[in-house]
Amino acid sequence: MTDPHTHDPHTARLTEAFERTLAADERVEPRDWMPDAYRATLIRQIAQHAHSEIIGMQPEANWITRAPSLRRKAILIAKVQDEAGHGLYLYGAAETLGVARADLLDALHEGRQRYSSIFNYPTLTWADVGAIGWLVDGAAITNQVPLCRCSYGPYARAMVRVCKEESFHQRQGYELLLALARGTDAQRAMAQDAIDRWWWPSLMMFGPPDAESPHTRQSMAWKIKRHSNDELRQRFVDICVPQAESLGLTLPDPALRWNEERGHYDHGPIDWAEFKAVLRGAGPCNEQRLEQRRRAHAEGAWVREAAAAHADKQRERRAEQEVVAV
Ligand code: FAQ
Repeated sequence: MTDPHTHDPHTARLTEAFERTLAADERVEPRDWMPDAYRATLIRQIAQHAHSEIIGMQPEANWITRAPSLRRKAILIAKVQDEAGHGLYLYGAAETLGVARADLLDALHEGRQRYSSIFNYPTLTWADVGAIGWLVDGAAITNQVPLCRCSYGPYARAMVRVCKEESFHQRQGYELLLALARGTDAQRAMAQDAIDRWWWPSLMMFGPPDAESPHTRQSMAWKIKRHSNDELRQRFVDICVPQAESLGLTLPDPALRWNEERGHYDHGPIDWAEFKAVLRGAGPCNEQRLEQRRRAHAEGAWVREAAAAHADKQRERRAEQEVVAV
Protein backbone atom coordinates (compact mmCIF):
# COMPACT_ATOMS: atom_id res chain seq x y z
CA MET A 1 0.00 0.00 0.00
CA THR A 2 2.85 2.41 0.67
CA ASP A 3 6.59 2.35 -0.02
CA PRO A 4 8.09 -0.23 -2.34
CA HIS A 5 11.45 -0.40 -0.49
CA THR A 6 10.21 -2.28 2.56
CA HIS A 7 13.04 -4.86 2.21
CA ASP A 8 15.04 -2.58 4.50
CA PRO A 9 13.99 -3.78 8.01
CA HIS A 10 14.16 -0.28 9.52
CA THR A 11 11.92 1.18 6.79
CA ALA A 12 9.64 -1.85 7.11
CA ARG A 13 9.16 -1.14 10.83
CA LEU A 14 8.47 2.53 10.15
CA THR A 15 6.03 1.63 7.39
CA GLU A 16 4.20 -0.75 9.72
CA ALA A 17 3.91 1.96 12.37
CA PHE A 18 2.58 4.40 9.74
CA GLU A 19 0.02 1.88 8.55
CA ARG A 20 -1.05 1.11 12.11
CA THR A 21 -1.69 4.82 12.64
CA LEU A 22 -3.88 4.90 9.52
CA ALA A 23 -5.72 1.68 10.43
CA ALA A 24 -6.50 3.03 13.92
CA ASP A 25 -7.79 6.25 12.33
CA GLU A 26 -5.24 8.26 14.26
CA ARG A 27 -3.48 11.32 12.86
CA VAL A 28 -0.04 11.38 11.27
CA GLU A 29 1.85 14.35 12.74
CA PRO A 30 4.82 16.31 11.31
CA ARG A 31 7.29 14.59 13.67
CA ASP A 32 6.19 11.11 12.51
CA TRP A 33 7.88 9.12 9.81
CA MET A 34 5.81 8.96 6.62
CA PRO A 35 6.41 7.50 3.14
CA ASP A 36 7.88 9.98 0.67
CA ALA A 37 4.95 9.51 -1.70
CA TYR A 38 2.43 10.30 1.09
CA ARG A 39 4.37 13.49 1.89
CA ALA A 40 4.54 14.45 -1.80
CA THR A 41 0.80 13.87 -2.28
CA LEU A 42 -0.03 16.04 0.71
CA ILE A 43 2.27 18.81 -0.47
CA ARG A 44 0.64 18.68 -3.92
CA GLN A 45 -2.91 18.77 -2.59
CA ILE A 46 -2.38 21.28 0.24
CA ALA A 47 -0.38 23.63 -2.00
CA GLN A 48 -3.06 23.47 -4.70
CA HIS A 49 -5.66 24.14 -2.04
CA ALA A 50 -3.70 27.11 -0.60
CA HIS A 51 -3.16 28.58 -4.07
CA SER A 52 -6.90 28.23 -4.75
CA GLU A 53 -7.74 30.21 -1.64
CA ILE A 54 -5.56 33.17 -2.56
CA ILE A 55 -6.31 33.17 -6.29
CA GLY A 56 -9.95 32.72 -5.28
CA MET A 57 -9.87 36.18 -3.69
CA GLN A 58 -9.73 37.81 -7.12
CA PRO A 59 -13.14 37.10 -8.71
CA GLU A 60 -15.08 38.42 -5.72
CA ALA A 61 -12.66 41.26 -4.90
CA ASN A 62 -13.60 42.53 -8.35
CA TRP A 63 -16.95 43.59 -6.83
CA ILE A 64 -15.84 45.20 -3.56
CA THR A 65 -15.86 48.74 -4.95
CA ARG A 66 -19.22 48.16 -6.63
CA ALA A 67 -21.14 46.40 -3.84
CA PRO A 68 -24.68 47.81 -3.77
CA SER A 69 -24.71 48.83 -0.07
CA LEU A 70 -22.35 49.41 2.85
CA ARG A 71 -23.63 46.21 4.48
CA ARG A 72 -22.91 44.12 1.37
CA LYS A 73 -19.49 45.77 0.99
CA ALA A 74 -18.50 45.03 4.61
CA ILE A 75 -19.59 41.40 4.25
CA LEU A 76 -17.70 40.98 0.98
CA ILE A 77 -14.49 42.53 2.34
CA ALA A 78 -14.66 40.19 5.34
CA LYS A 79 -15.24 37.17 3.10
CA VAL A 80 -12.32 37.97 0.82
CA GLN A 81 -10.10 38.47 3.88
CA ASP A 82 -11.24 35.09 5.21
CA GLU A 83 -10.02 33.48 1.98
CA ALA A 84 -6.59 35.07 2.51
CA GLY A 85 -6.61 33.64 6.02
CA HIS A 86 -7.44 30.18 4.67
CA GLY A 87 -4.44 30.48 2.36
CA LEU A 88 -2.27 31.26 5.39
CA TYR A 89 -3.48 28.25 7.40
CA LEU A 90 -2.90 26.03 4.40
CA TYR A 91 0.58 27.33 3.55
CA GLY A 92 1.35 26.85 7.25
CA ALA A 93 0.09 23.24 7.07
CA ALA A 94 2.21 22.63 3.94
CA GLU A 95 5.30 24.03 5.70
CA THR A 96 4.99 21.34 8.39
CA LEU A 97 5.85 18.88 5.60
CA GLY A 98 9.25 20.52 5.03
CA VAL A 99 8.55 22.86 2.14
CA ALA A 100 9.04 26.64 2.16
CA ARG A 101 6.12 28.94 1.46
CA ALA A 102 8.28 31.05 -0.87
CA ASP A 103 9.00 27.96 -3.01
CA LEU A 104 5.31 27.08 -3.20
CA LEU A 105 4.48 30.60 -4.33
CA ASP A 106 7.23 30.41 -6.96
CA ALA A 107 5.68 27.16 -8.20
CA LEU A 108 2.28 28.85 -8.48
CA HIS A 109 3.67 31.90 -10.25
CA GLU A 110 5.65 29.77 -12.69
CA GLY A 111 2.64 27.55 -13.44
CA ARG A 112 4.26 24.43 -11.90
CA GLN A 113 1.45 23.95 -9.37
CA ARG A 114 -2.27 24.19 -9.95
CA TYR A 115 -5.12 26.09 -8.38
CA SER A 116 -8.81 25.26 -8.68
CA SER A 117 -10.31 25.48 -12.16
CA ILE A 118 -13.28 27.45 -10.82
CA PHE A 119 -11.33 30.66 -10.35
CA ASN A 120 -10.65 30.98 -14.06
CA TYR A 121 -14.19 32.17 -14.74
CA PRO A 122 -15.16 35.87 -14.73
CA THR A 123 -17.53 37.63 -12.31
CA LEU A 124 -19.69 39.57 -14.74
CA THR A 125 -22.47 40.86 -12.47
CA TRP A 126 -23.15 41.46 -8.77
CA ALA A 127 -25.22 38.24 -8.71
CA ASP A 128 -21.98 36.31 -9.37
CA VAL A 129 -20.93 37.15 -5.80
CA GLY A 130 -24.07 35.33 -4.61
CA ALA A 131 -23.54 32.41 -6.98
CA ILE A 132 -19.92 32.01 -5.81
CA GLY A 133 -21.00 32.02 -2.17
CA TRP A 134 -23.82 29.56 -2.68
CA LEU A 135 -22.28 27.22 -5.26
CA VAL A 136 -18.48 27.62 -5.04
CA ASP A 137 -18.28 27.85 -1.26
CA GLY A 138 -20.99 25.18 -1.11
CA ALA A 139 -18.90 22.84 -3.27
CA ALA A 140 -15.79 23.73 -1.25
CA ILE A 141 -17.54 22.77 2.02
CA THR A 142 -18.86 19.50 0.57
CA ASN A 143 -15.29 18.63 -0.42
CA GLN A 144 -13.65 19.94 2.75
CA VAL A 145 -15.86 18.60 5.56
CA PRO A 146 -14.48 15.07 4.98
CA LEU A 147 -10.97 16.60 4.89
CA CYS A 148 -11.46 17.48 8.59
CA ARG A 149 -10.88 13.72 9.07
CA CYS A 150 -7.84 13.63 6.79
CA SER A 151 -5.08 11.42 8.16
CA TYR A 152 -2.56 14.27 8.27
CA GLY A 153 -3.13 16.22 11.51
CA PRO A 154 -2.19 19.80 10.51
CA TYR A 155 -4.32 19.66 7.33
CA ALA A 156 -7.29 18.14 9.17
CA ARG A 157 -7.14 20.78 11.90
CA ALA A 158 -6.85 23.65 9.42
CA MET A 159 -9.95 22.30 7.67
CA VAL A 160 -12.07 22.48 10.85
CA ARG A 161 -11.68 26.24 11.03
CA VAL A 162 -11.88 26.74 7.27
CA CYS A 163 -15.17 24.82 7.11
CA LYS A 164 -16.74 26.94 9.87
CA GLU A 165 -15.91 30.08 7.92
CA GLU A 166 -16.94 28.60 4.57
CA SER A 167 -20.37 27.77 5.91
CA PHE A 168 -20.91 31.49 6.69
CA HIS A 169 -19.74 32.26 3.15
CA GLN A 170 -22.19 29.78 1.69
CA ARG A 171 -25.09 31.25 3.67
CA GLN A 172 -24.25 34.83 2.73
CA GLY A 173 -24.24 33.80 -0.95
CA TYR A 174 -27.59 32.08 -0.58
CA GLU A 175 -29.05 35.08 1.26
CA LEU A 176 -27.75 37.43 -1.45
CA LEU A 177 -29.37 35.32 -4.17
CA LEU A 178 -32.60 35.10 -2.17
CA ALA A 179 -32.75 38.91 -2.00
CA LEU A 180 -32.30 39.08 -5.79
CA ALA A 181 -34.78 36.25 -6.41
CA ARG A 182 -37.41 38.17 -4.40
CA GLY A 183 -36.53 41.45 -6.12
CA THR A 184 -37.47 42.92 -9.48
CA ASP A 185 -37.68 40.89 -12.69
CA ALA A 186 -34.29 42.26 -13.72
CA GLN A 187 -32.73 41.19 -10.39
CA ARG A 188 -34.26 37.72 -10.67
CA ALA A 189 -32.94 37.41 -14.23
CA MET A 190 -29.47 38.48 -13.08
CA ALA A 191 -29.49 35.81 -10.35
CA GLN A 192 -30.64 33.15 -12.81
CA ASP A 193 -27.95 34.12 -15.32
CA ALA A 194 -25.25 33.84 -12.63
CA ILE A 195 -26.46 30.36 -11.63
CA ASP A 196 -26.55 29.32 -15.29
CA ARG A 197 -22.88 30.28 -15.67
CA TRP A 198 -21.53 28.94 -12.35
CA TRP A 199 -23.39 25.61 -12.05
CA TRP A 200 -21.32 23.45 -14.39
CA PRO A 201 -17.90 24.87 -13.40
CA SER A 202 -18.89 24.23 -9.75
CA LEU A 203 -19.47 20.55 -10.53
CA MET A 204 -16.00 20.45 -12.12
CA MET A 205 -14.42 21.63 -8.86
CA PHE A 206 -14.69 18.06 -7.53
CA GLY A 207 -12.13 16.92 -10.09
CA PRO A 208 -12.26 14.45 -12.97
CA PRO A 209 -14.63 11.45 -12.93
CA ASP A 210 -13.39 8.62 -10.70
CA ALA A 211 -12.41 6.49 -13.69
CA GLU A 212 -10.06 9.27 -14.83
CA SER A 213 -8.75 10.41 -11.46
CA PRO A 214 -5.15 9.15 -11.15
CA HIS A 215 -4.75 10.05 -7.46
CA THR A 216 -8.04 9.09 -5.80
CA ARG A 217 -7.38 5.40 -5.12
CA GLN A 218 -4.07 5.96 -3.35
CA SER A 219 -5.26 9.10 -1.55
CA MET A 220 -8.26 7.18 -0.22
CA ALA A 221 -6.06 4.27 0.87
CA TRP A 222 -3.96 6.81 2.79
CA LYS A 223 -7.16 8.38 4.22
CA ILE A 224 -6.20 11.78 2.82
CA LYS A 225 -9.39 11.73 0.77
CA ARG A 226 -12.36 10.03 2.43
CA HIS A 227 -14.64 9.99 -0.60
CA SER A 228 -14.13 9.87 -4.34
CA ASN A 229 -14.64 12.87 -6.63
CA ASP A 230 -17.91 11.46 -8.02
CA GLU A 231 -19.31 10.66 -4.57
CA LEU A 232 -18.78 14.23 -3.39
CA ARG A 233 -20.09 15.69 -6.65
CA GLN A 234 -23.28 13.62 -6.23
CA ARG A 235 -23.64 14.78 -2.61
CA PHE A 236 -23.37 18.40 -3.80
CA VAL A 237 -26.01 17.93 -6.53
CA ASP A 238 -28.38 16.35 -4.00
CA ILE A 239 -27.93 19.30 -1.63
CA CYS A 240 -28.34 21.98 -4.32
CA VAL A 241 -31.52 20.81 -6.06
CA PRO A 242 -33.90 21.54 -3.14
CA GLN A 243 -32.02 24.74 -2.33
CA ALA A 244 -32.52 25.99 -5.90
CA GLU A 245 -36.22 25.15 -5.56
CA SER A 246 -36.42 27.23 -2.37
CA LEU A 247 -34.78 30.12 -4.19
CA GLY A 248 -37.34 29.77 -6.98
CA LEU A 249 -34.49 29.57 -9.51
CA THR A 250 -33.50 26.71 -11.78
CA LEU A 251 -30.29 24.76 -12.25
CA PRO A 252 -29.32 24.74 -15.95
CA ASP A 253 -29.60 20.98 -16.46
CA PRO A 254 -32.75 19.55 -18.09
CA ALA A 255 -31.60 16.03 -17.17
CA LEU A 256 -31.74 16.70 -13.41
CA ARG A 257 -34.30 14.38 -11.86
CA TRP A 258 -34.74 12.29 -8.74
CA ASN A 259 -33.79 8.67 -9.22
CA GLU A 260 -35.85 6.65 -6.75
CA GLU A 261 -33.75 3.53 -7.23
CA ARG A 262 -30.41 5.23 -6.55
CA GLY A 263 -31.79 7.61 -3.93
CA HIS A 264 -29.98 10.47 -5.69
CA TYR A 265 -30.56 13.06 -8.39
CA ASP A 266 -29.36 12.09 -11.85
CA HIS A 267 -27.64 14.87 -13.74
CA GLY A 268 -26.65 15.53 -17.33
CA PRO A 269 -23.16 15.06 -18.78
CA ILE A 270 -20.37 17.37 -17.66
CA ASP A 271 -18.27 19.00 -20.38
CA TRP A 272 -14.89 17.48 -19.45
CA ALA A 273 -13.30 19.00 -22.56
CA GLU A 274 -13.95 22.42 -21.01
CA PHE A 275 -12.43 21.26 -17.70
CA LYS A 276 -9.30 20.00 -19.47
CA ALA A 277 -8.98 23.25 -21.40
CA VAL A 278 -9.16 25.28 -18.18
CA LEU A 279 -6.51 23.02 -16.60
CA ARG A 280 -4.31 23.55 -19.67
CA GLY A 281 -4.49 27.30 -19.06
CA ALA A 282 -7.07 28.06 -21.73
CA GLY A 283 -9.94 29.12 -19.44
CA PRO A 284 -11.48 32.58 -19.82
CA CYS A 285 -9.37 34.17 -17.05
CA ASN A 286 -6.28 31.95 -16.52
CA GLU A 287 -3.81 34.52 -17.78
CA GLN A 288 -5.45 37.42 -15.98
CA ARG A 289 -5.54 35.55 -12.63
CA LEU A 290 -1.88 34.56 -12.73
CA GLU A 291 -0.78 37.96 -13.96
CA GLN A 292 -2.67 39.69 -11.15
CA ARG A 293 -1.19 37.27 -8.59
CA ARG A 294 2.36 37.86 -9.82
CA ARG A 295 1.79 41.61 -9.72
CA ALA A 296 0.36 41.49 -6.17
CA HIS A 297 3.35 39.40 -5.08
CA ALA A 298 5.84 41.83 -6.62
CA GLU A 299 4.06 44.84 -5.11
CA GLY A 300 4.10 43.14 -1.71
CA ALA A 301 7.89 42.64 -1.74
CA TRP A 302 8.50 45.68 0.48
CA VAL A 303 6.04 44.34 3.08
CA ARG A 304 7.86 41.00 3.24
CA GLU A 305 11.23 42.77 3.47
CA ALA A 306 9.96 45.08 6.22
CA ALA A 307 8.48 42.15 8.17
CA ALA A 308 11.76 40.23 7.88
CA ALA A 309 13.80 43.28 8.98
CA HIS A 310 11.44 43.76 11.95
CA ALA A 311 11.75 40.09 12.93
CA ASP A 312 15.58 40.34 12.71
CA LYS A 313 15.57 43.44 14.91
CA GLN A 314 13.34 41.73 17.51
CA ARG A 315 15.61 38.69 17.48
CA GLU A 316 18.73 40.84 17.96
CA ARG A 317 17.09 42.74 20.84
CA ARG A 318 16.08 39.51 22.55
CA ALA A 319 19.63 38.18 22.14
CA GLU A 320 21.05 41.43 23.61
CA GLN A 321 18.66 41.21 26.58
CA GLU A 322 19.67 37.61 27.18
CA VAL A 323 23.37 38.65 27.23
CA VAL A 324 22.60 41.44 29.75
CA ALA A 325 20.56 39.02 31.91
CA VAL A 326 23.51 36.56 32.02
N1 FAQ B 1 -9.02 22.35 -10.64
O1 FAQ B 1 -6.58 12.58 -9.46
P1 FAQ B 1 -7.33 13.83 -9.23
C1 FAQ B 1 -12.31 27.08 -2.43
C2 FAQ B 1 -6.16 18.14 -10.94
S1 FAQ B 1 -11.06 26.00 -2.29
C3 FAQ B 1 -7.71 22.24 -10.97
O2 FAQ B 1 -8.79 13.67 -8.98
P2 FAQ B 1 -6.90 14.71 -6.51
C4 FAQ B 1 -12.55 28.06 -1.32
C5 FAQ B 1 -5.44 17.47 -9.78
O3 FAQ B 1 -4.72 18.41 -9.01
C6 FAQ B 1 -11.08 25.11 -3.83
N2 FAQ B 1 -7.07 21.05 -10.98
O4 FAQ B 1 -6.62 14.69 -8.06
C7 FAQ B 1 -12.92 29.35 -1.89
C8 FAQ B 1 -4.55 16.51 -10.51
O5 FAQ B 1 -3.48 17.24 -11.10
P3 FAQ B 1 -1.93 16.74 -11.04
C9 FAQ B 1 -9.94 24.19 -3.87
C10 FAQ B 1 -7.79 19.96 -10.61
O6 FAQ B 1 -5.94 15.66 -5.90
C11 FAQ B 1 -14.23 29.64 -2.22
C12 FAQ B 1 -5.42 16.08 -11.67
O7 FAQ B 1 -6.37 17.11 -11.86
N3 FAQ B 1 -10.20 23.06 -3.02
O8 FAQ B 1 -12.95 27.00 -3.40
C13 FAQ B 1 -9.13 20.03 -10.24
O9 FAQ B 1 -6.97 13.34 -5.95
C14 FAQ B 1 -14.59 30.88 -2.75
C15 FAQ B 1 -6.10 14.74 -11.43
O10 FAQ B 1 -7.15 14.83 -10.45
C16 FAQ B 1 -9.26 22.11 -2.82
O11 FAQ B 1 -8.16 22.21 -3.33
C17 FAQ B 1 -9.76 21.29 -10.25
N4 FAQ B 1 -11.05 21.46 -9.92
O12 FAQ B 1 -8.39 15.32 -6.38
C18 FAQ B 1 -11.96 30.34 -2.07
C19 FAQ B 1 -9.66 20.99 -1.92
N5 FAQ B 1 -9.56 18.79 -9.93
O13 FAQ B 1 -1.44 17.16 -9.69
C20 FAQ B 1 -12.32 31.59 -2.57
C21 FAQ B 1 -8.57 20.00 -1.67
C22 FAQ B 1 -8.51 17.97 -10.13
O14 FAQ B 1 -1.93 15.26 -11.20
C23 FAQ B 1 -13.65 31.84 -2.91
N6 FAQ B 1 -8.27 19.20 -2.83
N7 FAQ B 1 -7.45 18.68 -10.55
O15 FAQ B 1 -1.26 17.49 -12.12
C24 FAQ B 1 -8.92 18.05 -3.15
O16 FAQ B 1 -9.84 17.63 -2.49
C25 FAQ B 1 -8.41 17.30 -4.36
O17 FAQ B 1 -7.11 17.76 -4.67
C26 FAQ B 1 -9.33 17.41 -5.62
C27 FAQ B 1 -8.66 16.65 -6.77
C28 FAQ B 1 -10.69 16.78 -5.32
C29 FAQ B 1 -9.50 18.87 -6.04
